Amino acid sequence: MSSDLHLSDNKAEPAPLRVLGRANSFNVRKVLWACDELGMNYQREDYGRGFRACTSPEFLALNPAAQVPVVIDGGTVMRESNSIVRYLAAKAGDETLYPTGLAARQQVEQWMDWVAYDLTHALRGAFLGGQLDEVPWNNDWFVGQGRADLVHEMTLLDAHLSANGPYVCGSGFTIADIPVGLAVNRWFSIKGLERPNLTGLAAYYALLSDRPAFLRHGRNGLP
Ligand SMILES: N[C@@H](CCC(=O)N[C@@H](CS)C(=O)NCC(=O)O)C(=O)O
Repeated sequence: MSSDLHLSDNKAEPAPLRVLGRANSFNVRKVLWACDELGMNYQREDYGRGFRACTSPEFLALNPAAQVPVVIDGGTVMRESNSIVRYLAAKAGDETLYPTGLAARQQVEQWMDWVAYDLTHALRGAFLGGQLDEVPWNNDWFVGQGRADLVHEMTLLDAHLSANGPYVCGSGFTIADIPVGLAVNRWFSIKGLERPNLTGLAAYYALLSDRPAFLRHGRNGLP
């Protein structure tokens, strides 16, 4: 294993949080935004497309899925952005951002899961295929289906926010707003999509834009 990827073995002084991943990645941006909301110190290191490869043996030892982000907290190596965001909020003990009551916590997690599954599937066609022209997502059927699914899912979110907002889980910002906010930023940035006028989404986007961490990592000119 190369020296820059070794894990800390210093038990007296835990190593600072290390975030491995390029700052323009949707999933890395979730972690960076969460760290800033929680006031957590981190060092970011560039890995992923255009930077150090995720397919090196050293990186694969940290994440066999060959993806960013990877976060290292002392001797703990973590992958999966949503799960990392939950870990960070729990570690910070922030019960406003990540409630400990089971029912309230489930509401937060259901929206994070919705982004990770339903929205991500839609975005493969609508964004990776339709905008970035990436193989294998760039065939016409898949792009069309992704765009239709994206409009469907975002219409659902719009109705939810209009009825139950202003944040995804009601009156206060939670970590559910991190993946959802990034998806909404992408919705308003994506090209080639006929966007219906969803006023609940527009109000939510404006509300999130009051947050410096969102402007730094979400609404920062990247889709
Ligand atoms: N389910 C994973 C997905 C991670 C993922 O898709 N990462 C992308 C960037 S957003 C990646 O690593 N792409 C390859 C690369 O950058 O080399 C997560 O949420 O962390």
